[in-house]
Amino acid sequence: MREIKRLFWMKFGVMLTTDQIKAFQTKGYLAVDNVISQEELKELRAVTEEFVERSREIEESDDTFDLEPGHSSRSPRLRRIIRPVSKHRIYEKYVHHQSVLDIVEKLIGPNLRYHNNKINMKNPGHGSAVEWHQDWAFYPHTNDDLLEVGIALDDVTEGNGPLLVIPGSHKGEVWDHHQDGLFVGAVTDPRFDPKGAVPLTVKAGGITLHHVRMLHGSKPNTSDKSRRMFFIGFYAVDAWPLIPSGQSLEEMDNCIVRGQPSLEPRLKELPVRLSLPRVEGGSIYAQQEKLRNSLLGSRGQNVPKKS
Ligand SMILES: O=C(O)CCC(=O)C(=O)O
Repeated sequence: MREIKRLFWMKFGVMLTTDQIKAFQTKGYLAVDNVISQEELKELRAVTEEFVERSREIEESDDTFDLEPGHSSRSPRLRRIIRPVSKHRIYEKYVHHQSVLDIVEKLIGPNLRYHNNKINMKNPGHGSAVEWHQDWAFYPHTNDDLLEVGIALDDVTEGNGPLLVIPGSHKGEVWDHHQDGLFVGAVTDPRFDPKGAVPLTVKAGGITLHHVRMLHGSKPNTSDKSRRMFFIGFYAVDAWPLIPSGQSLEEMDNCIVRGQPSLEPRLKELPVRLSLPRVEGGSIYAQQEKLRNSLLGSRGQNVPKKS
């Protein structure tokens, strides 16, 4: 039955059911199996392995490679490929992937732009943690029809550092991500309690989706299986950034992957807290290293294997 379903999806594309759409609206996240084909998966894995090979040549993180502590040419520890869409045509294909866009359209509407994108790799036995945060705390917009798609290059299980999400938290407050007056990219509010967190698991070739206001994070990968995910942020075209993204209008319009451009921001009354002032440079991992109160293990402390 599973195989028949998979072949059907491959031929006709993936349609979300009304229950899935409702689940996303209520809980703020979703996992969908069999979105990309086995051939596509093979191609994505191969190009990602090429980048890992290339990372052997560098000793410090740059604007393509974010390296984990302990990285060396003999034993590469690449934790992130930064903005892969503009670095390789194979990655670029996925911002136009029809099945992915069909799913996203059902959740945030027909006019879509992509922006943030990255491959986050949790290598077996280490694989950096990402502390609890809301993407909305980094880049608030005029409305919250924004979500992040995660294409799974590996099976994402409870054991290999899945995304942890708190169901329904996308309807709550925007939590403070500041410490000593600086934005540190993780929740710092002492009232925060990740009670009710669940792992967002999915099979390789499937995708996860989480709403921009969803509280999420992940532990280090203490298993012997890798967990690589290709994250792409898709936004409604009429959601305009409240903190300038540094893109020109032409660059923003070039990121429209479905529907029409718009010069009319749609405004929604929402909790907003600006991610300013920021520490200059550095990825989310580097920002979060400054955090005094790490809950998920970004500072290398022992964390339980199970969520
Ligand atoms: O890779 C992960 O587990 C966390 C992804 C994430 O939330 C991020 O990179 O902002």
